[in-house]
Amino acid sequence: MMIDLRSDTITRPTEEMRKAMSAAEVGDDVYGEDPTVRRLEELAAGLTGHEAALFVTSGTQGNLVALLSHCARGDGAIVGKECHIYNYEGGGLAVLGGVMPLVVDDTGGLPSTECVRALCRDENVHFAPARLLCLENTHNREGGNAVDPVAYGELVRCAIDAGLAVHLDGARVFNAAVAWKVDVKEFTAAVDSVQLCLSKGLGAPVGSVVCGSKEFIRQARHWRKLLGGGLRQAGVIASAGIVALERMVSRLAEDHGNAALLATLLREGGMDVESCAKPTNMVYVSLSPSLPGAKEIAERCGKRGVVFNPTSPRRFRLVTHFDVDEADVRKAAAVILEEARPS
Ligand code: TLP
Repeated sequence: MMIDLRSDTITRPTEEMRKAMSAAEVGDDVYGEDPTVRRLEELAAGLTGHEAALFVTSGTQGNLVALLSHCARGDGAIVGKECHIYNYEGGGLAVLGGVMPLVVDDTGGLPSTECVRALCRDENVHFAPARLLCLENTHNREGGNAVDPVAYGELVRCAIDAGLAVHLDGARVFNAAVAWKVDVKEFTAAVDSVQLCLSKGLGAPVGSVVCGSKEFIRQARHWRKLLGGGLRQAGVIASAGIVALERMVSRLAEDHGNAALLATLLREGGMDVESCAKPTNMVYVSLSPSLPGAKEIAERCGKRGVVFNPTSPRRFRLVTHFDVDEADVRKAAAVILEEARPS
């Protein structure tokens, strides 16, 4: 059996999800008539501390409808240089929104309050005015770090005081809440909008939810339709999302435990595992010049049934999820250590 550490997106729906999907009550959601979609949206709004929510097809679509709802053409959105919105979403904010990314250093997972304040400049004909701050938690490219709730809360308050709206890319915000042992509202309630993924560690086959005020969701619904995301009998997939939110959150701790074990085994074997303040389900490995490149190591391991993604020529990422258990992690570590020897 292949051990797939490419991403937690590869998880397949559980038996319970498949049963819920086949039994789901459905209607046409573009008319607002799908009872299962409504139930998922109410559940997500309640969990995150918001008035309303919208089921969307993916994390990328959720972030994009949020950006389009918060910003008009010519506005600026403050984004971290390592964040997913800036690196991996095809530049949708610029392409479809005419929104200017105002890029800040988010090393460690959070930009500093100083650099966010510095971008909230007085009106000036030269500037794209900053309207929105985008945050990410857990922060994917920063090691899957679960951002510290205190520093996060301070930054959100500072941004709101400076007149910005705040959007959280919470693709893995439940991983962050589980890692810090806090209610997810700690990260979601104070922001203007949050996007959370059902299809990553929570195991649903498709979908994300965007949460915010009723007025924000009214606008987001318009943008979702414009983007082709108005689905019809979407309760078939939303039902799996309900199971994801009700049943799959607490078990994320197992994924974190497996990632910690993987990191320890690789470190003990002499590999340079990147350190992370509050690790979750990701392990990033840096490769010194004496070792083969990330692509070569990934290819060699792949031939032995252990697959993962290089993220740059000398860095690769390993992600744990519910299709990977402790025995898999031990086997994966052994294969990687054997294949990552100097050639
Ligand atoms: N991340 C994927 C890849 O796109 C890199 C992964 O395998 O980790 N925000 C964050 C923080 C994400 O990590 C991702 C997906 C998204 C948004 C987008 O979600 P989808 O793939 O549903 O559009």
